[in-house]
Amino acid sequence: MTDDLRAILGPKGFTDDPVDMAPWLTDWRGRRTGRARALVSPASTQEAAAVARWAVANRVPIVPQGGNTSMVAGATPSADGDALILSTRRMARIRSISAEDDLLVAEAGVTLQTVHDAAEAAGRRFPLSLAAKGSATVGGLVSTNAGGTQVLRFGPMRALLLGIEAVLPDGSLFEGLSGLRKDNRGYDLRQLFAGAEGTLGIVTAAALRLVPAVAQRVVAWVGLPDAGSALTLLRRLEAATGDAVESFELVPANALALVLAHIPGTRAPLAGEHAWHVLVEATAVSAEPPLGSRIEAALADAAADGVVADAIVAASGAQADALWKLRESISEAERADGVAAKHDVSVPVAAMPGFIASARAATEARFPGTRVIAFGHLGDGNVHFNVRAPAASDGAAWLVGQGDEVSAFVHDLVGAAGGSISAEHGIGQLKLAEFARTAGSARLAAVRAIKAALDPLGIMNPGKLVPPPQA
Ligand code: FAD
Ligand code: 2HG
Ligand code: ZN
Repeated sequence: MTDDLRAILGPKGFTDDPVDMAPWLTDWRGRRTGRARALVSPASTQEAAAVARWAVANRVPIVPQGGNTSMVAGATPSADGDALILSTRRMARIRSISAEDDLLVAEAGVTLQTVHDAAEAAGRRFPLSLAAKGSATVGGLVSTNAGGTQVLRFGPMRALLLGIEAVLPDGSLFEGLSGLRKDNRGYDLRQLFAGAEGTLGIVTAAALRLVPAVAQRVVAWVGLPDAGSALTLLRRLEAATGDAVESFELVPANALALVLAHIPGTRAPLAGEHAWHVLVEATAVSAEPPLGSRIEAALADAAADGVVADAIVAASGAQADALWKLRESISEAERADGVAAKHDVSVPVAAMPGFIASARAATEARFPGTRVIAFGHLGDGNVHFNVRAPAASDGAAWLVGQGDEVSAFVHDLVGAAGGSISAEHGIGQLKLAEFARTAGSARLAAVRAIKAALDPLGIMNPGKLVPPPQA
């Protein structure tokens, strides 16, 4: 049955060889492995649309896949082997870039690192960043409404998305790449696709907003007595620098220890031990007035008041990069160390330090032997509240046996704090049951209605994001 597809896509665009497909059947965290009928890699929007039309005609599901860095197994097919994986790797062209319009149009398979490099070469900047930038693609970033480390100042992917081109589930093409700053023609399909996780169609290209290049960049690593002091420091730094602070990343001592233990070439940034750390980045687009001296003065004042225990300000680009490496290696170090029940939660920003303390104490008391590692985007009220398996346990067995109970416990605490069980990673497969349990009937009904309206045959990424109707 797939012979027609092979003919449409040619040998570079089609494989059903199990060896070729194997790397793309398991998610980054190793939590789910599926099977697929074939792996298709269209080289153009027209080929992607042809695949969609074939899928509709043959009632075959499509699982879009970019860099396969999803934290929620969103790009991994189910075990029934029915679906096609549609990889965007061959749609990797930057179609246009305009410094005057502050606009970059990229195909879905372009990596975030390539977008950064292209924007920089044009004297501009694309300000969204995350540790998986070498692999994560434009299509994946749009489809997860990715966050990352610069949301504090620039917002998530949604805020930087000026348009999309997408193949809808019936194979028709939505062309919305004009990059208009204002367009009020009713429902905003661009924003509907942001965070749709491949359930409403295939994003084939996106128009992205660029911002001015940076003239000054200050990176500091700060040791703190507690997470509450971190928030105090953030507000002081903002007061001292206007809106220059763009990253404010919380790192607990246990996360730093994992990085130092597992990531070659890393070393402790400060001499002493501190319960909490933050990585701060502030930037300015003009060379004057100097930013470094204002940050240093604010840090010195905070130290005099006991808010800050110790701090260093990077003296070179290489030192700044080394500090960022400590922060960006946490997921990899955690993965190397063993298994965790991961939670990507948000609560109101001011409530986060209290939430971390009380939720950690409650979780570790309720599940003896576990250790909570809570790190991430404190300035956005979002931390990754990861609960590590007890050291004495078989981690994988613990996760299978207890993981769901741990997650329900943590998510109930989040709900009680008025928060979200998915701040930036989406729902995918791994959060589907918890989304269905916690979302509330109005939200679920709306999600199901949108899905049914655009994809009545259920072709696009089944088993992700949209909870099945209750039996
Ligand atoms: P994939 O993993 O391939 O797919 C993700 C979802 O998008 C799936 O549902 C897939 O079906 C869908 N999709 C992919 N391409 C398309 C397309 N063209 N059309 C329609 N649907 C599509 N995320 C954050 O938000 N913030 C972080 O700080 C962050 N840090 C990370 C650090 C590490 C080390 C890793 C491994 C992941 C991190 N992530 C983070 C998660 C991940 O990188 C993002 O979700 C990213 O946006 C996924 O991009 P991708 O190309 O790998 O998408
Ligand atoms: C990050 O902020 C990512 O580093 C990954 O969102 C979080 O691994 C995680 O739990
Ligand atoms: Zn994150």
